Amino acid sequence: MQTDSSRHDWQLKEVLNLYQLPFNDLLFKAHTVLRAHHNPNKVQISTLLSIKTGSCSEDCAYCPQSGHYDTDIEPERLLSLEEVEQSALAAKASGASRFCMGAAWRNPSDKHLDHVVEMVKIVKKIGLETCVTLGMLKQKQAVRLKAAGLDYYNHNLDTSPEFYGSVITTRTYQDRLDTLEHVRSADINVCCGGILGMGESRNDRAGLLLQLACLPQHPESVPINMLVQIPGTPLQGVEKLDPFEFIRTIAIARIMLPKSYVRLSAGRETMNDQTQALCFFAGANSIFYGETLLTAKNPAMNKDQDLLACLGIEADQIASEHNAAIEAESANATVN
Ligand code: SAM
Ligand code: DTB
Ligand code: SF4
Repeated sequence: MQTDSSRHDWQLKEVLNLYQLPFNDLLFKAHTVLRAHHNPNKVQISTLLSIKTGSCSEDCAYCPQSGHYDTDIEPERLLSLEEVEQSALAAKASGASRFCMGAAWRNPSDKHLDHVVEMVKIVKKIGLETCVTLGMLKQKQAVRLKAAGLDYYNHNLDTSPEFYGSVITTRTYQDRLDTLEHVRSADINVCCGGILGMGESRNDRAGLLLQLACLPQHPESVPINMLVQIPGTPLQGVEKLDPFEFIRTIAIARIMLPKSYVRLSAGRETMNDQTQALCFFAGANSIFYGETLLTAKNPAMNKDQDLLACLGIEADQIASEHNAAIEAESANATVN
């Protein structure tokens, strides 16, 4: 089913051809697409909170929270509603428009979901957009989250189907596609992306983008993470990805997913300002803001403020506020 004018029929060869364009040609193309669909001087800002940390039963080879590896993470119980409320208020005060709560679960139990539903209601009441990432989700659970007011569900494909088996063995690619389908059919916005720098080939990076762009409806939000190498995980010490290859991948994501918000996600802490600026030029228009991601470091808030100010980039308004402002403007114009 094709629901908009964007393409959903990309071929691997076409994507590889984009990778082979001269860097300036690729960035020009991507930046033109960015300008056609988005304000190039605005970024959407999300803040993360880990609501349940560590001891996860899955074996994702990149993850500090997997119980399979000996990392420095101290497992924590599910946070209380009060703790979530305090963090969400702080995120709102710092200028975030979306609050994303992550849990180190293979999937939520229905009892856990009761608690998350209450968290979503609290965050919504504060006036933030809500996002959760809880692992695999059943259709009925997605419907419950939607009824609570959930705006986005994050569930990543992580990499190409071909490379996937060397990163995760405890759940399949199809399991992930099924969860995405449950989220979509509950009418929740989809946040889905992946990780670069795990030792995958260019074909795998292209393969991930191909999967995202060939979904029946493009994800509204596409987080592109650069692997944060965590001591104790199998991917610690893997060869680092060339920043130009990372920027190219952001540019190609922008071209293939023209209307989506492409988020420059984990890994910014070790990226220099110039690399991030090129990512914004190439089409990234969203970031995670706040000193920690779920457990790993993110740039200090004042450092991000300085970078955005230096580039003349502003925080985007919440979509609903943005629409209300446009309505108010047109009402004014009618009165005058
Ligand atoms: N447990 C849930 C799941 O995996 O679906 C939700 C939380 S999980 C931490 C969310 C995403 O964070 C993963 O799919 C992965 O893409 C990203 N992630 C985890 N560890 C990472 C790392 N070390 N570097 C970059 N991204 C990472
Ligand atoms: C996503 O794609 N990246 C975020 C969010 N979705 C949940 C998480 C990054 C996690 C990095 C490792 C950590 O902080 O534990
Ligand atoms: Fe668990 Fe999610 Fe980490 Fe995988 S990425 S080990 S499912 S917390």
